[in-house]
Amino acid sequence: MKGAGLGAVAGASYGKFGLAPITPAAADPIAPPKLSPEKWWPSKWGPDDQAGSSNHITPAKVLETAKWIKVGKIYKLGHDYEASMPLFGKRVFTLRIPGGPTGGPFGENRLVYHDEFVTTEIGQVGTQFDFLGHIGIAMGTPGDRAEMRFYNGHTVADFSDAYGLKKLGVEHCKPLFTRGHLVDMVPVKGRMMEAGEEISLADVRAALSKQNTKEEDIRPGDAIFFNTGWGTLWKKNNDKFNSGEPGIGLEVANWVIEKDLCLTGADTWAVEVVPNPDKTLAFPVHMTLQTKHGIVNHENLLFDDLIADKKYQFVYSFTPVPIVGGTGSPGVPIGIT
Ligand code: UVW
Repeated sequence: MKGAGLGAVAGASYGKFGLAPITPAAADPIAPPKLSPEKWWPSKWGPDDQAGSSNHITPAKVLETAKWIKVGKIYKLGHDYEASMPLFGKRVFTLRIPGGPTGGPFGENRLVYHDEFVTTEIGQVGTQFDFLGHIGIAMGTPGDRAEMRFYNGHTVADFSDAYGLKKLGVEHCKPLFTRGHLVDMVPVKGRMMEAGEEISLADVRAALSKQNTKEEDIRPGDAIFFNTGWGTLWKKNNDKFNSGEPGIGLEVANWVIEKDLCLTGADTWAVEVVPNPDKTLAFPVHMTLQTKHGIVNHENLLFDDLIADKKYQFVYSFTPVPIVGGTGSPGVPIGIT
């Protein structure tokens, strides 16, 4: 891509980091996309798979995970949903209660009721779970939908539909119940991390050692979470929260792949460092983990209560709302100790 086209385009701006879409004119139609010289499909879960890393959650994994519940305490790991939460780009969250009351009275007992009407990008606002129809890579000439490829090589031409994705919808995700490991970067840095600051593998190892977590305790199919302190900006300084973020880069993403983990998560809106230190790349961790390896991602999480109790290892449980053809899911995951 010529100059990678980041921020080189008229139209919507997606924050101070300038991640605007590249125009056909700004793209090099010959060069393959950076980081994607070779095809990444079929996936290790089979050519027809649509569940990605949620396939890790087998009966054996559930039984092994359940052994880690010792105290019986449940932690909410997500935020409330409301119009004042920070939103990426031009996403919206609007709730209305029509009527006042919406309906009734009914019957001689005169029952009345309220319903809510919500307009939002439901899988991509607030605490959000990214599934496999969310992120793809434009492999071909500009605008070629037959070469915009997602997990398992599925193409936009093949499964994108205005009324819901025909493949890779979030309804294909298996319920998640696995061991979670929290990497708290704040004590390591002695401060909140800043936008554009990458969590290195050495940082991860420093945090694990500070927390007395053994790296070999992190097993295939487990989930890994990163607390950067950036989440403290939530609803306090939404502009700064949205302007970029600290997070993992390709070094830690490759470690996640090597360790064969099920899920990444963080107190930030993308989990990965934005802007990437390589200014020619946009969300390379999303495309490496989700698109190429089918590893799912949980954003805008809240770890305060776990950290207050010094609980860095817990059971993570989440079942996405099975919105047929949806790209992701709202909902609050829980940690259990
Ligand atoms: C994008 O949708 C680009 O990012 P996220 O998954 O972080 O919302």
